[in-house]
Amino acid sequence: MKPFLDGLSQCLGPAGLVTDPAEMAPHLTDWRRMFSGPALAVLRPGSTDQVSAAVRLCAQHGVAIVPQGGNTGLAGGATPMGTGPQVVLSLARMTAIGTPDPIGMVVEVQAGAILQRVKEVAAGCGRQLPISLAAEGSATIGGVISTNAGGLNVLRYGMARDFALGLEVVLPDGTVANGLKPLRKDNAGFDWKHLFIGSEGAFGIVTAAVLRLTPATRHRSVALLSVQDLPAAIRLLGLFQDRIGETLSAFELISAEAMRLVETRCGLACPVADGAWFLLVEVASSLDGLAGAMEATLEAAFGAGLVQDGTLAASEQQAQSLWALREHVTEAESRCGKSLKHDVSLPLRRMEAFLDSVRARLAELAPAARLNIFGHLGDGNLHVNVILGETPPAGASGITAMVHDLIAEAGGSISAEHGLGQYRLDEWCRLTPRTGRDLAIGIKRAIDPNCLMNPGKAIPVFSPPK
Ligand code: 2HG
Ligand code: ZN
Repeated sequence: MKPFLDGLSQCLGPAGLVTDPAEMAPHLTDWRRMFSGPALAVLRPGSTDQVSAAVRLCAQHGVAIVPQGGNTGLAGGATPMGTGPQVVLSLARMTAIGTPDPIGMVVEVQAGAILQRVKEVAAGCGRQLPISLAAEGSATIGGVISTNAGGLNVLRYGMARDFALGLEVVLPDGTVANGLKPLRKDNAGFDWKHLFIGSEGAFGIVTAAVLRLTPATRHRSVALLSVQDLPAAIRLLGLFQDRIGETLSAFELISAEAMRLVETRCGLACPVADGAWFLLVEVASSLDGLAGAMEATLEAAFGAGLVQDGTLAASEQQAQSLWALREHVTEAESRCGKSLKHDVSLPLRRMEAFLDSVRARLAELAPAARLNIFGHLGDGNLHVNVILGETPPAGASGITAMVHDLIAEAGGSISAEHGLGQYRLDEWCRLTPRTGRDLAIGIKRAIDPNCLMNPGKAIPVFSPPK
């Protein structure tokens, strides 16, 4: 491997090649310490040309590449797996953010730019990038696009795919495909960028993107409500859609159990009396006058008996503390030891029956395990996480298949927004009809015949055909 590493050192320079084990270590494990694997080196290219040169060298030496952004994923998509010689390619040095075009409402950024930073730059010219994740302080644009990340505002604005107008990617042989067009309309044939969005680096490395921005919503109104049951929560969603329509920006669900965890593990106080569920509702607009519409809607909700208790933020500071309750659920969960993450979506009308079945089956299978349910009710995405604690209880090994079987019966998806990574790939293979699997594998083999791009993530291909 010496000629390979020498070649990398030549094309990346001293800042671009890390072989010291201590420096490599954070790149070889995910933040939850669920996945880890070995790598020959961590590459830190500083430009697209350097990415291209490094990929070319890897192709020559048959070394696979694991692209990595902020390493904030929950499915092990950016962690090496030990399936053969691999390097991690971190985009952390490619952080340039262009000057936004406020009227065209676009901005061009490099893949390593931190989501929060891009949002700040957009805000600086009166526009916004409404992709909101708890991890936005570390998540990178490349990672967000490669996983087609969702987040808190999907019901209004859509997923990362809806913001990527153009991409630049480095293909498995090192060729640079430049599609950095700031166009909202482009039907000139096959739109190849979609191959790279949500495919977790299986076809190439996203190095830059042109992102669509939206007008800034300077006025927001945020409420935390408690409801007695899920049907009430769903009827409330309908009421907001009827009365506040397109300004509804978030409709987040937090179970009473999840709220308790946030209070006990993170020391935050919930100002609303318990129901079975809490809802964090945000409406936002570039026009003022929302507060009145929000108050009228809440009055109608209380009048219809849909809401048990609630509070409407009277200031931006209060809005932030209500949001903090929702944003701390993952951290509170992580303080309880190990947990199984289930990132599912399903039609709203099937949700109650699905959750009833999960509760009943879990009580039979692993009575000592605890459910931690929360998520993005407005777009049908639930995080049905199961806390195992420090030592997994009896029956834990059957939990994920049980949850996913029920999701399949309900016509849902086993990965709404986090991706398959290495975590859910087996389950995807188990539950996906053959035609869908063969299509994905066929495209992978055509674009990456030597299987060097993030093998074993998102698509069940680990090596070239024998
Ligand atoms: C969220 O909605 C994230 O907060 C994380 O998608 C979900 O911790 C999780 O399972
Ligand atoms: Zn989520």
